[in-house]
Amino acid sequence: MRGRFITLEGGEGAGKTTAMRTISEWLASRGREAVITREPGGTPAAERIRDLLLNPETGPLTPMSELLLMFAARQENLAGIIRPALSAGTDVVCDRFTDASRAYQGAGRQLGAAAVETLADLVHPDLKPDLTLLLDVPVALGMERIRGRDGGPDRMEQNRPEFLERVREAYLRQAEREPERFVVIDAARPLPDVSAAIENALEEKWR
Ligand code: T5A
Repeated sequence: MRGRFITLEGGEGAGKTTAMRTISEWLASRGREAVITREPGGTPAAERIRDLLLNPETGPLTPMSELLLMFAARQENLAGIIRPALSAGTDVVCDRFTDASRAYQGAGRQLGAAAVETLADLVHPDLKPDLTLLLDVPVALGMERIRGRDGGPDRMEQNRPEFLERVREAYLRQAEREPERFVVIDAARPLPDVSAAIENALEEKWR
């Protein structure tokens, strides 16, 4: 039996750090072995692609290059971490996956759905998450939360609010299209409430 594939999504400042911990602890409390990974990133090569994508020194990239680099990193993460773990029956919790490309490059960068879906069909035609938790937070609140963080904004966080509004809308539309896979969590609430909602979603899925 393959492991469970859980992904976490959301805009900037949604609170994914605490959410990842909540998911890991929930799985551990049920005696499930889980591998934690992130996108872009995961393997050494994918982490180098991540640095290229997020380091402000990279400067502007064409939206198509950005999308291709996201999928190059994804292919490495799939081959090196995600697929081997799932095949061994180990659960995988991934901080962002292809829904982020749909939201950020497809909608945010306005590349459109077709380019993203073409690459998704090429890179993982056989695989999609069993559960996607979408931490939804108003753009202004998310930006407020990350303001003043050490090191300043990364290359993606430098995007304008209009971009982030398109990202948020695209995530919510994707969740509406796939209600059996997505659970939308109101991440504007205090952290303990967000954690409780995540635990509820996991209980509902695998009671
Ligand atoms: N990307 C990624 C694409 O464009 N396309 C793709 O295909 C993929 C895979 C990297 C970037 O790459 C883009 C999206 C991203 O821009 P990332 O590493 O996930 O992705 O980067 P971030 O979105 O910046 O994620 P973070 O790990 O920084 O997490 P969050 O969720 O932004 O922020 P977090 O958890 O650190 O919280 C921020 C602050 O808010 C507080 C926290 O304590 C923290 O101080 N906070 C709360 N405070 C009060 N109440 C709450 N409920 C709170 N939740 C959090």
